[in-house]
Amino acid sequence: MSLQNTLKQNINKTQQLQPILPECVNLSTKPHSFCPGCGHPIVLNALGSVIDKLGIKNETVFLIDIGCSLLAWNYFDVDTTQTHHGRTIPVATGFKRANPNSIVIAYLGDGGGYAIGLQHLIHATLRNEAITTIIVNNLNYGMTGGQMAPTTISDQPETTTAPLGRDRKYHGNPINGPEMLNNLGIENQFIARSAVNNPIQLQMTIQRAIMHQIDNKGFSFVEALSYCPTNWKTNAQETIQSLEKFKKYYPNFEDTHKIK
Ligand SMILES: Cc1ncc(C[n+]2csc(CCOP(=O)(O)OP(=O)(O)O)c2C)c(N)n1
Ligand code: SF4
Repeated sequence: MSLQNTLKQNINKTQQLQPILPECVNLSTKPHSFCPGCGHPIVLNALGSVIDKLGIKNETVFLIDIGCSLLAWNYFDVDTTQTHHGRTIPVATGFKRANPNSIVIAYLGDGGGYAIGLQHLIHATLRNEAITTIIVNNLNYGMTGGQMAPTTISDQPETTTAPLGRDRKYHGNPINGPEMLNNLGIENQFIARSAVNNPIQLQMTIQRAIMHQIDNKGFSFVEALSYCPTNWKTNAQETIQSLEKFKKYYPNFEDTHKIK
């Protein structure tokens, strides 16, 4: 076979290997800028599939935080705004209140949602704001190099600010976000946790959360337990095994409060 034919064949094969991405994804900005093996693109593709399926691309407003979530600023071909660290939920709240017919999605890391922005998360839950919040829980501050986050657990490998891992005596206990919000007991909310190692289930969970908003039922929340091989310092196999281990601390969770 001539070299030209071999090249043609290889190009065809590469084209066949292109992942099938949701239609609302902005292909001109791909490949994306997340690290290889990162869980963010799995969450984003699950969200994109839901946007496609529900046909809400034109109504969707996507709000991203500081942290690795900001690498999603050009991921979709939907209206997107980037906010200060931890301030995505109040910006989303303001946008939804001013534009009640829009579908507003706040997308942030566990540092943004459970540390610097925790007050906003709790108060948005208490006020039952009709937005959907997705927190990507990778158990550390990803973008800044893997510092300890509120979600870092005791038998996790070292973080840069806690080289021996979380010592509960000094650092306190890790946070279980969905369980905590659920315990606030506010009526008519959708609160869930899913994980990137089950993308179909994650997609269905995100879909139920967004349907909750579309049906004007109030606050909806999904924590997506996610991979961060760069800061976990794990190879592909170890990354998958680590997430399985972390699921013991952060199990799948779903609850919908009924109208009382
Ligand atoms: C007010 C403020 N404080 C601190 C920072 C520095 N900073 C940038 S990203 C980041 C950590 C982000 O971690 P997380 O929210 O968990 O998101 P991830 O990168 O893991 O997705 C920090 C502390 C900042 N940009 N602004
Ligand atoms: S640092 Fe972690 S969360 Fe951030 S892009 Fe890399 S793998 Fe993903």
